[in-house]
Amino acid sequence: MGYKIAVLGATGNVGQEMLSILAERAFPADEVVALASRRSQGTEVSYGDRTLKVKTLDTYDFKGTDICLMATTGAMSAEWAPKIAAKGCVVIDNSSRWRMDADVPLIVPEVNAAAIAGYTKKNIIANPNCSTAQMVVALKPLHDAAGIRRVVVSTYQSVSGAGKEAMDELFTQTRAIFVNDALVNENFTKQIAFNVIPHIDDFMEDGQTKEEWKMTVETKKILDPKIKVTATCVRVPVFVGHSEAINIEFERPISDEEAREILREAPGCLVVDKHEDGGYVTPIECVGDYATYISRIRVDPTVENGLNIWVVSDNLRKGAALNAVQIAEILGARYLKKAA
Ligand code: 11C
Repeated sequence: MGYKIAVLGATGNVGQEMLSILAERAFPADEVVALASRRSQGTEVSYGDRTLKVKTLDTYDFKGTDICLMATTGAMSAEWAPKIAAKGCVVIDNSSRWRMDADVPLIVPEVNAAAIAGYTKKNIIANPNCSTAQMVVALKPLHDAAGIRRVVVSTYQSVSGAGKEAMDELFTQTRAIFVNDALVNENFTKQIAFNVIPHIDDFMEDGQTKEEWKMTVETKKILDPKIKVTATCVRVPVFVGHSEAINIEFERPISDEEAREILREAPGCLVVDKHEDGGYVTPIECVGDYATYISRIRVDPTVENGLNIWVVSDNLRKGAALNAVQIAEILGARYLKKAA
């Protein structure tokens, strides 16, 4: 017998990727249910070769559903995750609502899969922010090898992280510039086409943004509370794929060649690092892939034991939907043990 799994937020960017990845990886499901708010009633979504009619969240009974992958806002998750969990359905939540809750494990399977065991406290497991997920996949093997002391990261984040309407805005603004139309600016604080914006999520009292804060606190929770992280998060006019320039200071010496060898063997990582024109990965090349790509591995001679790396991944996949499905796979295989 397989699982009954629901995808809540099935019509959004991440929800649709969740359905694709469940089908691609042949998740052992007897039944897959696509759920969304009343607004999406009657919509159809793809699950592999099949088409699913979206059901309405308010009238769906979660009793008998084993796992719910949630791709909604934090406010929706605050209201619904506990109700769903109370029905005996394990929630794997992609919003920021539960990530820092001490009773909710925050999981990137390549880094801290064993922590999934803590799901029983609330029946909720949190998926990290996309920019954190790809960073910790790359940092974990390096931390094991040489002990990371401090990370300085600058992100180049695609508009898909802000949702479908944000993707449409990049498209319509780009078009408007070419045909000399008026620019409409609704999803970003400034023009995004042919521009970069150093602002993602809300501002906090100390001047950093919530996106930057999330990269710090989530890395500590997933990887090691001792690691210091400072981030600058920037939106760029790219549709899919987040990129990160990461400067790392280690406790112990590590050469660029050692780092390259370690990362070549590390789970989830794919090294593309040739010192020649085009010998590195850009976001457009990672769309639809599972890997976290690592390029431009080089020593930073301005600090003791310093390295620079360039990390690129599909933010809708490793940054969200793939990570959630990987968690569901482990949850099923090690804890729920239902599928044959
Ligand atoms: C972005 N990283 O690119 C954000 C999207 O906390 O899950 C995901 C926000 C989150 O805009």
